[in-house]
Amino acid sequence: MKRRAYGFVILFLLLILPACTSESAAPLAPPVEPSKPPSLSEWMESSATAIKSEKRIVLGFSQLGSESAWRNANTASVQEAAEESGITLVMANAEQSQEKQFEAVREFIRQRVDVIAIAPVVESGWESILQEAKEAGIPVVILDRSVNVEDSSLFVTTIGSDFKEEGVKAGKYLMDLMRNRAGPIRIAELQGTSGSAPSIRRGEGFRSVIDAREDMVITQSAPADFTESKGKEIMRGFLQVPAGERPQVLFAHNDDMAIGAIEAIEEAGLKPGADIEIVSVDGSRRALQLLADGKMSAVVECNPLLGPLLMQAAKEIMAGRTLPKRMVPPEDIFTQDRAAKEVGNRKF
Ligand code: GYE
Repeated sequence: MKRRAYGFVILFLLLILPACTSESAAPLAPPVEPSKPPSLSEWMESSATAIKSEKRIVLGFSQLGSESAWRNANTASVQEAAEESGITLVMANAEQSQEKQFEAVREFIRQRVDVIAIAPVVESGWESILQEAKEAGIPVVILDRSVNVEDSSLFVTTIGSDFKEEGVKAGKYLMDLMRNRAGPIRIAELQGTSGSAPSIRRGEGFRSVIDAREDMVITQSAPADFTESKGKEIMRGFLQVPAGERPQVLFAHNDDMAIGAIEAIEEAGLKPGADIEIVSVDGSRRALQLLADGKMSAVVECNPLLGPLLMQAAKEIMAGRTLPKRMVPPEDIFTQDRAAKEVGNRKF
């Protein structure tokens, strides 16, 4: 699976990007037949242009934090891809603080980097900092999570998953799993970071599907910040109810929270995957192992390996090409059988 997923990214780059960008490429000037050797000043001008175009691209990247296996894989993917593409990466970890992301962007502007990439911790509040980058003439790529701004000229493109679709996939899987089970079915939900695009959209997508069954109800829901420790703590709280009110299903917005919740469920003497069906999002190696062991029911894939797409985008931008406004990697869902086959190849 690892190779195949990587292959898809490369294929995506090779097939989609050139096709999407060639339209707006500047028309080539007609070839000039050199009838006489260039003058010294002509020669100096053309070699200066050549040197300039070979200058290494400097990319400033504001990463939002290191809360999960997904995030660490995303950071590593960006670092590796920068190295492979000969792009100079200046990266700052904002440790979940939007304020720190603003500071990082301002620092990138001061350093006059060529391109700025931001993985935004939350969806709102980005207008003025993006405006600052725009006024400085530095193009911005939004990576992974999206921003909610009215003026879409404030960024060049968004590279990242369709989070709503991920929630829809989780909901559909559950509807199918429960099709012969009588209600009421109580669902507990561990949300990610409040106000973050993946948490908002996964929640929306999930609800849009399960709402079709009136006897499937989200009885408990709270943010657990996408971390394992918070997932465990909140799940412990969810289990402090009489047995007849306990959830039969857990929808966790990421694997790390599901893993923490599994510990809490086992500590309470219950069987994850049997007493409580568990569906989460990401597809980390640890989660796929738990899925293969029967402790989870399904994991919706979310691809963190966005580094190659980001580097390609930076190069295209510097070459003056227009990019599609949104780039979404292809994703799937892991069931127990599939997880058992693919866990060994997992990249993160
Ligand atoms: O699902 C979660 C991480 O933004 C898609 O953030 C990302 C999410 C991912 O912390 O594990």
